[in-house]
Amino acid sequence: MDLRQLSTINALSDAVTVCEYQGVKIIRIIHPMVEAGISLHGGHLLWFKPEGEKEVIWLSENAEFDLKKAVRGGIPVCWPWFGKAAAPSHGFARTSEWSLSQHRENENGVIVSLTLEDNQETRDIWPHKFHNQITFEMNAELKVSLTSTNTDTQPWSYGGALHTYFNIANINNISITGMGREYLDSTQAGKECQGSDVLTFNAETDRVYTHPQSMILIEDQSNQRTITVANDGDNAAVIWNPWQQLSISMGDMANNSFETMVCVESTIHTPTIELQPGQAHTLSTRIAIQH
Ligand code: TA6
Repeated sequence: MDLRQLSTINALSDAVTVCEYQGVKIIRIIHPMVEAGISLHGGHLLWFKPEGEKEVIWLSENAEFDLKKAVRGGIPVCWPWFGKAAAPSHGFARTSEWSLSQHRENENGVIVSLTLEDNQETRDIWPHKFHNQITFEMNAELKVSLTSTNTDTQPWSYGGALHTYFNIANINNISITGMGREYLDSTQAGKECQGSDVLTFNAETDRVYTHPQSMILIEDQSNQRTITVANDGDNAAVIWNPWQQLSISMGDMANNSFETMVCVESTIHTPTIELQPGQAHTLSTRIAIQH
């Protein structure tokens, strides 16, 4: 994505501007502590770069900005289900148009909130009333909180994920800890498996870790940094790298770009969360860098 191609629509404050890129509205944050971009299409964070750091979030160089699709990379919001539990895969929130509801800033950073409510299109797919608010707190760290409220008269259940793509120097030279040992292997039809405490990569990896610790660490030796991921409101951590063959089959990924990404996702898998009318639940992820 060439940021020079963003055209400015409206400056909302010193740090927050509404821009457009290939027909998609993007909230651009340029602040002394952090630069970031959030697409209203999907309520999707696209980039996040704290001052003095390399880009933390991976965005595909072949990402397509098509209002019918989810952008490849960033933090897609999978909701109200994870994966192929129903159609469309990973739910409709990542392809819906969200609204900017709030932005605040001070010398420490910027907070942006977006909302998505049910409409005819969402009720045709999933017949429930809801209010979703996603809040991005951006400074040296990034906290993303997705609060889902049942605004219907009947209970409903949901799952999903903050499907974060992390930017790493080389998949062959990272290790992940804190995800636990028990996982369902999506490359083997969800087979229950036991792994070890340290995860390294040498093939396609698509796992639902069912007992993650409160903090997952991505040690990126080549970048000489560790990315810490603290999830809350989740019941699983999905870890994904498509490796080469699958990358080649995806039109919105360059053939070798699997080398510089790994997904660590704050996930509601099974059981899903049931909300009574008026009840709310928050799924979050807090991302920080250690040297
Ligand atoms: O979170 C892992 C996963 O569910 C994988 O199975 C893989 O398909 C990936 O998400 C991406 O899904 P997408 O629908 O965005 O192509």
